[in-house]
Amino acid sequence: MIHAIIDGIPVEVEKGTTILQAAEAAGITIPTLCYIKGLMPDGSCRMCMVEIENRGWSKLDTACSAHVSEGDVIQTKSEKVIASRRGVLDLLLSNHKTDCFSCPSNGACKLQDYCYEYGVEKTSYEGEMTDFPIDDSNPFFTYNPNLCILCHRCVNTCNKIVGRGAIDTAERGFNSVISTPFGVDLRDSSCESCGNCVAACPTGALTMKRRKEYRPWQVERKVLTTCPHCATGCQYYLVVKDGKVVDTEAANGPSNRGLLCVKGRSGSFDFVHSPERLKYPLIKNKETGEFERASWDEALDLVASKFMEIKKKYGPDALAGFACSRSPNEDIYMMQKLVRCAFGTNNVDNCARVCHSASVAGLAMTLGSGAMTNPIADITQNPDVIMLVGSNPEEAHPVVGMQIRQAVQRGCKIIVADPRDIGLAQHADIHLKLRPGTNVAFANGIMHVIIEEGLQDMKFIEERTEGYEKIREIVKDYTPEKVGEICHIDPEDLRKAAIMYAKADKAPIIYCLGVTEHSTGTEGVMSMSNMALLVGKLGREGCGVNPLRGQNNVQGACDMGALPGDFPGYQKVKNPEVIEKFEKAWGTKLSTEPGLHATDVWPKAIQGEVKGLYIFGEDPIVTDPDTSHIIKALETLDFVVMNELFMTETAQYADVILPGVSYAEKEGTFTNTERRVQRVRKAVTLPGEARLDTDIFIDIMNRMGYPQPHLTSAEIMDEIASVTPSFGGISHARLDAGETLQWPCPSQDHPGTPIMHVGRFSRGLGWFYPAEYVPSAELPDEDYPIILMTGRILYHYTTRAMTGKTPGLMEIEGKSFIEMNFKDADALGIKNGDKVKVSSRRGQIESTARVGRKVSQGESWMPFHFPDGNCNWLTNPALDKYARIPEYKVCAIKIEKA
Ligand SMILES: Nc1nc2c(c(=O)[nH]1)N[C@H]1C(S)=C(S)[C@@H](COP(=O)(O)OP(=O)(O)OC[C@H]3O[C@@H](n4cnc5c(=O)[nH]c(N)nc54)[C@H](O)[C@@H]3O)O[C@H]1N2
Ligand SMILES: Nc1nc2c(c(=O)[nH]1)N[C@H]1C(S)=C(S)[C@@H](COP(=O)(O)OP(=O)(O)OC[C@H]3O[C@@H](n4cnc5c(=O)[nH]c(N)nc54)[C@H](O)[C@@H]3O)O[C@H]1N2
Ligand code: SF4
Ligand code: SF4
Ligand code: SF4
Ligand SMILES: [Mo]
Repeated sequence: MIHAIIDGIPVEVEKGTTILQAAEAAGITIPTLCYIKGLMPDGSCRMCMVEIENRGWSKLDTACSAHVSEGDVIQTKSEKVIASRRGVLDLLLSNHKTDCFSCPSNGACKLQDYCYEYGVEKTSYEGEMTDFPIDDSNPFFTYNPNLCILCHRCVNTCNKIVGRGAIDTAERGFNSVISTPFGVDLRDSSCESCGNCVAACPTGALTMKRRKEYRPWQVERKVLTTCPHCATGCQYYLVVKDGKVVDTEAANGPSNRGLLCVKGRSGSFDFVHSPERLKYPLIKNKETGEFERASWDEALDLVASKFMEIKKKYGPDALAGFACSRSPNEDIYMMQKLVRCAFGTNNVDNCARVCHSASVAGLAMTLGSGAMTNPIADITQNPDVIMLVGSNPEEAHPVVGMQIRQAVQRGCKIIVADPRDIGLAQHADIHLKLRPGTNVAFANGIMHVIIEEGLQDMKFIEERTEGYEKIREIVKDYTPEKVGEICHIDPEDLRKAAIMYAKADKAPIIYCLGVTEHSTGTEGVMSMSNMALLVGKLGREGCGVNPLRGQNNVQGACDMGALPGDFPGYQKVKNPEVIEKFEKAWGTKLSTEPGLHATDVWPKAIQGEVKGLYIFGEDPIVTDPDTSHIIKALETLDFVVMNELFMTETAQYADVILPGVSYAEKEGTFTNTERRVQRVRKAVTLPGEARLDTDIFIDIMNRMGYPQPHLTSAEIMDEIASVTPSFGGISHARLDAGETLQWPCPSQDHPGTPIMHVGRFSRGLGWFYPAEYVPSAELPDEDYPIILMTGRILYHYTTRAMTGKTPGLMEIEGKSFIEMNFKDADALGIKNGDKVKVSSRRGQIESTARVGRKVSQGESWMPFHFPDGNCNWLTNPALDKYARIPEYKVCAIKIEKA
């Protein structure tokens, strides 16, 4: 330890501590402009100068970079220091306009604050200021070089924290500016509009355009909440002015560490106040086919009586309900309770069915729990090797992607197994550009090499697993050469990848829908756990098998029992003790038959076995495979009810639409991908006559004869805790007190569980599933010669119900497209940007060709966000045998010039 005196206060710090850190620990604030916590000091602004009295002569030094030495006597506010800071500010103003009144950062500018504090009103330097052109090309923010003090915070943020490297300093001495490489406009650069640089800028040089709409002193409140898009679970404040959300501000949450992506920062509140929001109940007039405004009593009476009628006439199993993974745990719990207690069936499911149901089923079989094994921090902070399979986190979980880019900058190696040149493939040490649908062969090949090289962990295998002998026999056949042929990859790359993964100490597998959305999705998932079991990379830090869950609360939707075979907390419908427990807790007889999977409800509806459907916040016409069969099913159903925010494509087929409320208008919790339960808080009031989704469910339950008292969100969480052992210790009160809890959290004094399967798997022993490679259900042939994969892009979220309401996002990406290989395009006479006709055995659409090398020859890729040419008219509804997940990632198509 080292001892020093700062402003007369004695401090004791570890060797290597900077003066800035030591002062902070002693409660002394030193002004800074360029400093970013956690990064190497830039030292460019010189605002943090302090005086060190004892070093032979009285010396000024920058507190951000100078280390404390034994016996230092430091002054942070001496006359000399103050004079130096005044000098710094004077110099900064020499090239900075001071028309603060017209600046959007007025009142939120560090330079302005410091000038006021140090009494610097104008510069003493003479001469003309250069007038630089303003870059206004980005839809969300502006760069005004005339207000730039060249502190580099933006550049350091973009390069070292966001890991994007979209901007740099164009050094031209006094004329230096922040610029994109080659000086192109921000709009045309590699900038992904995340705005983290803007948040870092201490002046008005980088400002969000929406800051013109409000002044800091007009803000009524800032409400800490959780992003409603992906399952990263970023924390931020909703900034409220005049009862409206006008902005967001990143918070330092456990998974986002102060970062946000473009959707969280700029795409998470326009939809809340959209004029397109549904504001009152609607009932379809059977004669005209038009929706008519109804009172809540009319609508709820109709819903309850129609569902009762179907239940009486055809039995409870003729009813089904889908829960909304975008909504809080408390809402989802009530929805599944409605289906089980008032409908009397287990026909309840959520969008995990079309997403990660293969993870839920597969990992439950092999490890005993279908959730991500390790926390985000753990798999991004200091792993040695990341094995990334069928996951595109830079676009789908961008704040995780940013942290992976940081890890790669710090020297972490990365293996990417993905059929496309995704962004991270460019940083990859090995990119296995495998043929879609061949994950099982790839994993078996990896295991073949590991065993051949003797790199398996025999101690772990013997102590903690079963089924090793069988998998060893199976993978004998999967030589790198054979796998190379199946997967269209170089056998040498496969060998290198296997050895790199096996030899690394900390090596998480991170995977996503490239693994699950196949007719062999569950086997793909179990192949991921096979690889980890073989090398003992489970149950410890920096390892594990990590499915990045999709929707903000899809982990929660599964946890809350919106699954046909599971009550809350994965307590099995098939277990008589569980039934007895819930019958007692809920005071009613319950069905003992596992219900229908969501993807099986559609064919059953067409066959007439399911008659009534309650859809809470899903849009299956847009998102389920083979759109025509979904439309047919919706048309065949007797009665369809929806809770929705918007008049979606599916809503138009409903008989009754009940206006629900968005995450910004209610209390609750979301559970992110790392099993972390986080609060959602009400920032603004409900629109029109909209009612809380939980109140709607409760009213219907009562009207259907199941007595359910009205409860607040916090009270519902208490009920969840009382029936769900893994949530036993979770309450709003604990979360509001600042704790962050990852389930399992069985009791009030339990701190939660960051890493699963430590010492013992949830199922006891880890099981090697004997997986053989089976080709996809529909392979290319003469008529349909090209494989189509589908997925998502950074700027939009699923159906765009929410992100489509943000004009800036629509400006950046607003239209359907199809990625093609240049050789296929050449052969078909198609050029980049051409309109094309795309067809499969199930439908035909038009789109625009994006020609290049991103996908391999014979393969193509489309997003499913855009209504002009939605790929789900083409996709194959073939289902996986365990999880009933559809094969979105492989179908056969034909592309023609339109
Ligand atoms: N911007 C944005 N983010 C989102 C969403 C969104 O709509 N927009 N949706 C959220 C949801 S619901 C989810 S579930 C997640 C999904 O997140 P991801 O699964 O990461 O996203 P996808 O684009 O569906 O697919 C991931 C990758 O799988 C690859 N792939 C396709 N076929 C195969 C294959 O056979 N094998 C392998 N190894 N790879 C393959 C694709 O090339 C793609 O890069 O994203 C969430 N985040
Ligand atoms: N081709 C292809 N298709 C796919 C995929 C793919 O990779 N390829 N991915 C699939 C995946 S992974 C998923 S998860 C699905 C997603 O499919 P969906 O779940 O159908 O898509 P979302 O857009 O998330 O639908 C959510 C709806 O809920 C509403 N909503 C949001 N919050 C609330 C609330 O609090 N209350 C109420 N009442 N309503 C609310 C929104 O307005 C929106 O219309 O799409 C699947 N479809
Ligand atoms: S918005 Fe994001 S990607 Fe663009 S320059 Fe700023 S930090 Fe970099
Ligand atoms: S734009 Fe802002 S953060 Fe970037 S160098 Fe200029 S003043 Fe600093
Ligand atoms: S990474 Fe996901 S949770 Fe975070 S801000 Fe972006 S969309 Fe929201
Ligand atoms: Mo998803």
